[in-house]
Amino acid sequence: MMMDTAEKMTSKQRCLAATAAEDFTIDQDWPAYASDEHARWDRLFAAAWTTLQGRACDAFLDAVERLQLSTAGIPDMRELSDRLEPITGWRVVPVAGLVPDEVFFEHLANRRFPAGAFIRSEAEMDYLEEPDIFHDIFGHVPLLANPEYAAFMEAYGKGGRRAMQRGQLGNLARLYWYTIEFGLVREPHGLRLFGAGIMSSTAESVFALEDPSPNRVQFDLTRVMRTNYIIDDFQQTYFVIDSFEDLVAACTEDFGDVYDALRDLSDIEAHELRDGDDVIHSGTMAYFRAKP
Ligand code: HBI
Ligand code: FE
Repeated sequence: MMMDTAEKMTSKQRCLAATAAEDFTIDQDWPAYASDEHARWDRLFAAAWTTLQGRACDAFLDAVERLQLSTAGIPDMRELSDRLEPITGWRVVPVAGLVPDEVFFEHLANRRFPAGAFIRSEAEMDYLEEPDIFHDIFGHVPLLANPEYAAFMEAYGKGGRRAMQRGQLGNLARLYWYTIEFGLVREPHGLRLFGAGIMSSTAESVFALEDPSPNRVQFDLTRVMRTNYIIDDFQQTYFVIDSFEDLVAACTEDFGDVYDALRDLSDIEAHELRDGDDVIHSGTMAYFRAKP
């Protein structure tokens, strides 16, 4: 009786019912994923993998293979961590969903990436509000095998505490948004994707690189920290870094001075271009204008 009920629960329901530790981690309970949930991962992976050839940055594509992410079902986070840890010291830990900011930062500062353990439902294949295991593992984890990216994520966790103390978490969250989630990087053959929010959406993978609608602007720390973003649609502006060393440089800069300066600077709207921007593509905004 009990077993029957347990077997019929979705991974989302199991996450919600799980008892979390003090650091909000739960048991991934890998054997409990249903076969249709593994099949859903496989479909998401296959579609993304095809779309990302020639679009994702080389470091991402290489790391997917090195970490053995594939269409062999939902990964076991412990096994994945055992492959990742020897490379950069990072591990992936299961959580039920979004965790409080300070908990999130504490994990990152210690090279642990908290990943949602549930997989999206069929109704949410193209868009979901909370990060699921496909977004968190496929989108975020491969680049944690890159030493510069790995260092940036740790620094972001450490910087998070300081930003909270200063009441400027909003500024730091924009840096995360426009790099870790929606960043582009310049490679010898053209612009490529590295943001996890883009990687886990096949539609945005094409839009971010090829659509004339959004702006594409060279990354600048202060500019990014001033810029609002939209959370429920494609981005209106994408920022482009030259390399992951750019990110490391951005986080070793004295954020204190940047934060002080930001207090006197107005916010920039998501679609806006400003004098001084190093504009790579001035967006037509056609996609956003056509919205009802
Ligand atoms: N929790 N699981 C999870 N994943 C996130 O990406 C996340 C979070 N909590 C807070 C958070 N992100 C952001 O609000 C901070 O980066 C600012
Ligand atoms: Fe994310």
